[in-house]
Amino acid sequence: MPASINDSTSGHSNTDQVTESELPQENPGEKVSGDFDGDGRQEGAGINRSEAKEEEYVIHFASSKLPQIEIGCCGSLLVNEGDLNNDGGDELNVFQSPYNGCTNSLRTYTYSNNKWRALYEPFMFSVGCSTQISEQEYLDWVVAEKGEVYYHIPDPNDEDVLSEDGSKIVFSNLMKVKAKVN
Ligand SMILES: [Ca+2]
Ligand SMILES: [Ca+2]
Repeated sequence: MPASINDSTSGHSNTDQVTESELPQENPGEKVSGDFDGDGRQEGAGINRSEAKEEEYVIHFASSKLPQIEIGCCGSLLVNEGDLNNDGGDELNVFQSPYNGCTNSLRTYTYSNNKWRALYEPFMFSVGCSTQISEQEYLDWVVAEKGEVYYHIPDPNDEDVLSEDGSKIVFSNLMKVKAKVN
């Protein structure tokens, strides 16, 4: 089954925890693993319901060293991006579709000084409603090249961002933007 952020995460419960011994193999997915703190050991990451806020979600980590990340409302897809900024730890992308699956948001988290922060300003984009994005496209959405980080975003004036029937994106027609890394 192709990865999709339109898949609801409502099936998640607090019993669906990633554990120290479990290293999820999928990427992208609702559970991924990576060495997010750069200590040389992999941590599992998964999406759970928030205990503090109803109808909201958190990303929970198998390592108790890593604080959870509140991600708000809705269906999410996690991508281990590898080490984008060369600080030794993997970055974590969170794709969400907060408005009925018609708009997507992307946040890229990096872990440093014992906390999570956005690697660059999070942003939203729209590629239409229920448009299919493949696993490879999610993996390619953010890339590091020659010490710079780039992300992809649709040009709202480009009519060729979607396939003819509108069911898929044409990844090569997305704009590639250099991220202003913090
Ligand atoms: Ca680690
Ligand atoms: Ca990093």
